[in-house]
Amino acid sequence: MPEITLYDYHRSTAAYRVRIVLGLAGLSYQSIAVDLLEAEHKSNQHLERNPQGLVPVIEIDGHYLTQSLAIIRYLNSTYQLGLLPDDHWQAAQIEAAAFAIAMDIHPICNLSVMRHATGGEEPARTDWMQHFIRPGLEAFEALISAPDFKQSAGAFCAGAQPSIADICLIPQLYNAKRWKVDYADLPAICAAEIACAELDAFAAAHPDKLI
Ligand SMILES: N[C@@H](CCC(=O)N[C@@H](CS)C(=O)NCC(=O)O)C(=O)O
Repeated sequence: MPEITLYDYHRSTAAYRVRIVLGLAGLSYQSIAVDLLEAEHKSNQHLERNPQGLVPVIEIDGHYLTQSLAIIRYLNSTYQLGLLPDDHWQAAQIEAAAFAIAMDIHPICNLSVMRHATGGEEPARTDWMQHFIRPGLEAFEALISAPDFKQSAGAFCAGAQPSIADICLIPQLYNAKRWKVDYADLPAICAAEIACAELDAFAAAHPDKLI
């Protein structure tokens, strides 16, 4: 078993994705909190791990790797987790849905971006978050509801088993709840949320489990 440390923050949705995948891989790891509110991610110590000054960072046998999706891809191929189908077209479709969250919703709603754009005070910050999260989730719902999206019958985004789309979705839903974005009318998303909640790896990765 490799020795793994996750430089983590409970509310970081990018770190939450990695916690889910570590759980799906059955890997034990040490979680070290990098407190974003205390700006620990901008400390020299953390910048040595990640020059971007972001979490998550994973340390595997003494080597650092940044970027949640790169970490997830690495774990998926190393431990054959089946988070993407072998068919290249189907895999690309699932990645497109995952990227709609990870590359479009998530960066705009990052703490530093939101603070820079709004000043970080209410009501501007909640308005900012709601403005981007709800349309982003509607687009995700449409993507995963397309007739050829599901690979098999089942409630996860792509069917019978969790994929990288679910791994990006569930932390984004946590974030949606935090900013009081209602998504109860989006049935495919709600079905995937229920299916994921039944898996220990998703439950154990929830931010409330870290505090
Ligand atoms: N693309 C990166 C994004 C990482 C990222 O933005 N992390 C956030 C927490 S979810 C962060 O460290 N934010 C600190 C800040 O905005 O100052 C990834 O997927 O790992």
